[in-house]
Amino acid sequence: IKRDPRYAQLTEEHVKFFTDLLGEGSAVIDGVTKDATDDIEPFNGDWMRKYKGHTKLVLKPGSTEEVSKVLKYCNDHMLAVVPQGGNSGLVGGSVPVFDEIVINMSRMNEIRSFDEVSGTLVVDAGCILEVADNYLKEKGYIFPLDLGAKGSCHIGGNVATNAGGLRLLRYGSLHGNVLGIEAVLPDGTIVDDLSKLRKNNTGYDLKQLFIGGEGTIGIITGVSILCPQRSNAVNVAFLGLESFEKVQQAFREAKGQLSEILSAFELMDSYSQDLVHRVTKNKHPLEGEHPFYCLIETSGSNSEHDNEKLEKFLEYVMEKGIVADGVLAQDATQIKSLWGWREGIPECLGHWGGVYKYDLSIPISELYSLVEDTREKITKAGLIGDGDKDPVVGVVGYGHMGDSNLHLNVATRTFDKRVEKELEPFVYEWVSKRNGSISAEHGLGLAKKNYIGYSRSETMIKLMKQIKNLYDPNGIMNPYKYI
Ligand code: FAD
Ligand code: 2HG
Ligand code: ZN
Repeated sequence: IKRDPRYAQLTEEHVKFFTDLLGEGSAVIDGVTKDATDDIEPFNGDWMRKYKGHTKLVLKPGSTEEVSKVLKYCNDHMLAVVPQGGNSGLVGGSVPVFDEIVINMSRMNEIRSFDEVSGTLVVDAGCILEVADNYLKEKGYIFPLDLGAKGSCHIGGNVATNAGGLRLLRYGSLHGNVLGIEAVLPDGTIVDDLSKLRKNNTGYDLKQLFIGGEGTIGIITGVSILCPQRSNAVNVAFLGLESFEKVQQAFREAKGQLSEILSAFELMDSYSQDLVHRVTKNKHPLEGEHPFYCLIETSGSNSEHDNEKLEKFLEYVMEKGIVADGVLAQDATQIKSLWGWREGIPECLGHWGGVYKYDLSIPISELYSLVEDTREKITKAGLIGDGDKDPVVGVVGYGHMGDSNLHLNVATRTFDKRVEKELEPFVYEWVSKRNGSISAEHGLGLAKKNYIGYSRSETMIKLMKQIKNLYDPNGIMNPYKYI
């Protein structure tokens, strides 16, 4: 892709406007004026080290009004922008492609209010997920979303990507939990839809467009969200299984026997566990190797009762030969360490170099076949091995089994066009043939912009473009990405 000449080049005059408006410490400038400030590179690169932009200006507004003034100026002067939260996104959506101005939300990080009776939390978009969850913990509540990047991702970023995470199975998607949104449109209009109502059937639910909108129609500045009661009894079981058929049986049993206390059902294959082990050197919780592992979490109100249920479940599935081996966490430290074998996968896979990531919804019976087919394809192409010349270290599958969401990851020593050619469009075609989705939770961003047609019809893409044009007629919001 080429830089779109419709967008203006940044000048000293623009920079002066912004720094006068936002004040000291709220801009990172590089190469436009003489006074280059901090290191701008962290804002130009993504978490995977796969995408790299060339912004010369990062703005950190401190209020909704400031976001409004910044966007209005950008819109009037045809300056393209990229909204940026914790920059933990996995599809290249949060970094510029060329010289777009980064609008980083980290200074808007306050908790605005919390209602202890209803569980309604209102936060600034730049509030870090873990900070909000720790705050809620003290009140006996839990944030309805949890994911491995919780220490750095923003709630605004979570909403903008409609992140799914580890407990969607229990608490549902942000499309249901988010009660209200405050956002700024490119022309500076503040959309105050920060409702705290659970029910509100008065016309189109416009906030839904911002949820998963990936920063293409406006900037989210505030979020109101319904938080569930925190369960005081949390238990975790870690299972080893001999086939994907048995994983499915175990899932059915877990739903049946653990029903209302089931809060996560995660899948990991042996390849993913092997690579985690090679990085952490930690001792795996189960002896011997099993092709599949599952992590089951329960959250309920009665520790004894929940323990008994989980123990009975484990006894049953082992007796029936569904599960080959299993352990139950004995305390909070063990719970954390068992979760580490699942949550730690993305970080460990990055150890060798680049990872090709695919985040897919697939009908559950065929969920793992994609990993096998992909491994076979990469093997046939002679691209996998232990030698320095073999680009691929491993083809692994893991993910949110409870939501039919597979993460297919191909860990490489370095991003390599030969590997990419084997994977794309193969993976997308494979998924499309089975009426799956090419993005279950990470979004499209830059990574999948050319592939939206594998999951959406022409009619739907046309409607999306019309909405984009309505909200952002000048096209300044996160250009070159999926829309
Ligand atoms: P960023 O990465 O900064 O931005 C993501 C997108 O949102 C960009 O397009 C950006 O322009 C836009 N955006 C950000 N803030 C705003 C705003 N205020 N207004 C408008 N647009 C905005 N995702 C899952 O769904 N489930 C997981 O389990 C999961 N686990 C992860 C584990 C790890 C270790 C990592 C690194 C990532 C994981 N992710 C997961 C990816 C996930 O998308 C992000 O972690 C998170 O939701 C993005 O939040 P962020 O603040 O980092 O947003
Ligand atoms: C997870 O579930 C995240 O761990 C990241 O969604 C998945 O890195 C990935 O592909
Ligand atoms: Zn995930």
